[in-house]
Amino acid sequence: MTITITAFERSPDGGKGLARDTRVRWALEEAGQPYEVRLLSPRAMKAPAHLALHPFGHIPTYEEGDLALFESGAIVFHIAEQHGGLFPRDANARTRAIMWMFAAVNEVEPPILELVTVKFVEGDRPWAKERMPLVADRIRHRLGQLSTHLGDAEWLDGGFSAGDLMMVSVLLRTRPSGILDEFPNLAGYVARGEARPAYQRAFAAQLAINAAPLAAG
Ligand code: GTB
Repeated sequence: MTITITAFERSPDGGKGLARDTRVRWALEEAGQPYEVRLLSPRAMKAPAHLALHPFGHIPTYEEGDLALFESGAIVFHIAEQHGGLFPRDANARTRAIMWMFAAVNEVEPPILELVTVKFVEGDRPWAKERMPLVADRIRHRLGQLSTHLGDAEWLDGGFSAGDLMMVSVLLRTRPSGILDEFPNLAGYVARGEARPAYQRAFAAQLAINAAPLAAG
């Protein structure tokens, strides 16, 4: 059955791979699954056809036969469950990989998203300059805890898993701020994720779209 995901027709990051379709592409590449991409304009993302798939009008979505999903973590979870390569065989280790997927989106991603909000949405408010360092410090606090936990391990819990895929994807969003480089072991962890051939293919695929000229109309 054909797998179809949705992505920005043109990502606001210009192809840095920070939009959330990249993590889904990465999971599909790790799992060795071919997929098609439906590109959406800002208008199409809020049109009834897409809202029927995604109630919040976002990307990514995932369609396969009569299954339709939204929410990148849920999509990566589904891919990891259906195919090899992203969950360990051992039942406890698999559950811990799922735990790390939740930790990525519930513990680490929220303060990072706050920084994006204060920079790009609230940047012109009179209090934005004062708020920014507070938000940056909340990220530092969380990354410091993660850095201590990771130590000099290669991955979060033994071999590479969907937990690492989600965590690396989330951490990548801290790189433009420079905060990631304050934690050399996390910067190395992210670099190991990026070096994976599956990530490279996912990154190249989204870059090809974002570097191409937009079709007229
Ligand atoms: N929790 C959902 C998930 O994980 O799937 C969040 C989905 C989401 O926020 N999608 C964003 C979206 O569709 C794209 S990824 N936004 C369109 C809209 O709000 O109308 C977020 C994103 C956007 C841009 C960058 N960037 O330019 O660096 C990075 C990440």
